[in-house]
Amino acid sequence: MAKKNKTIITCAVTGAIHTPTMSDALPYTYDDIATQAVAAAEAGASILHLHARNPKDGSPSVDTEDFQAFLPRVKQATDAVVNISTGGSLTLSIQDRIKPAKTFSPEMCSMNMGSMNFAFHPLAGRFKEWKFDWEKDYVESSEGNIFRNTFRDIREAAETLAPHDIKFEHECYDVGHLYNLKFCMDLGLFKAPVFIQFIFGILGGIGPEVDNLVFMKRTADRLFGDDYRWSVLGAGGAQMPLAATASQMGGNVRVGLEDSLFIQRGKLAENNAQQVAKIRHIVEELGAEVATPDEAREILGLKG
Ligand code: KMH
Ligand code: ZN
Repeated sequence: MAKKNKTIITCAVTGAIHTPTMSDALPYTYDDIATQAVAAAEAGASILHLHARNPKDGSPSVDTEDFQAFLPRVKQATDAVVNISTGGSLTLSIQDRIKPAKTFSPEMCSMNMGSMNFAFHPLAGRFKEWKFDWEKDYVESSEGNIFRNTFRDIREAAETLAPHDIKFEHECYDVGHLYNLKFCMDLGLFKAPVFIQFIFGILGGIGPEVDNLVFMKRTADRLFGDDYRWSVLGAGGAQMPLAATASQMGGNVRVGLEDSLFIQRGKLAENNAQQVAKIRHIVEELGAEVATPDEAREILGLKG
């Protein structure tokens, strides 16, 4: 029986927002995505949050062939839980975004809980020389601005995926998204216990301060009581500090090049596994234990 207080490490391997021009380490070919995902699992990630990319130029893809080209290798080489993104890219419809999860019926997939402006912070780290482009209303590091997840979109995703018994990673980028989730649960769209990813430091969402983490947690406690598990994702420079804090508060953690290209201030990560190894070391040094994939399955009640 897995101890409920073990820390689950999720690794978000490539995402859709960072571009290969930003870091040579960002995987976008089938081979690199598979290799880095497997190495991240070997380093201690029990959940792999996966997006696909066009292998020619690294642009985000929701084509099932692009997932099919690396998923079997990941599944064959690891027993990590596969979590497929339904975030896709900022410009795609919800119907397109949920197609990969519908096709592959993974143990987990993401579920974004509100509409928002969405960009990585232009003033952060080595990208601070980039300018916010008011004409195009987007930041150079992002491919669009509005990330659309209306209540109707959320209902469509929830209802389409319901027959697949997929556990959702509910992406909550601000406190209001917790209330959106509660509203959807009250409507019967999502069953308790839910797994919530508290997200900090996306420009358009809540900032990456510890006060905000405490506020999110306290709000979730009030709304969901014992009916939820939680994890923390800090974007950019907030990744490791917030993950360390979350694990000390009894939460789970998410790292990976989708969320930050760095391993420490001013230094790009060599790969995803390096970030996983770092947070694993921090978690263990601070006295917590890291969950295996099977323990993560038990803690989150996955279909297996
Ligand atoms: N890119 C992250 C901030 C998704 O894939 O559905 C949130 C995310 C969204 O992982
Ligand atoms: Zn994602």
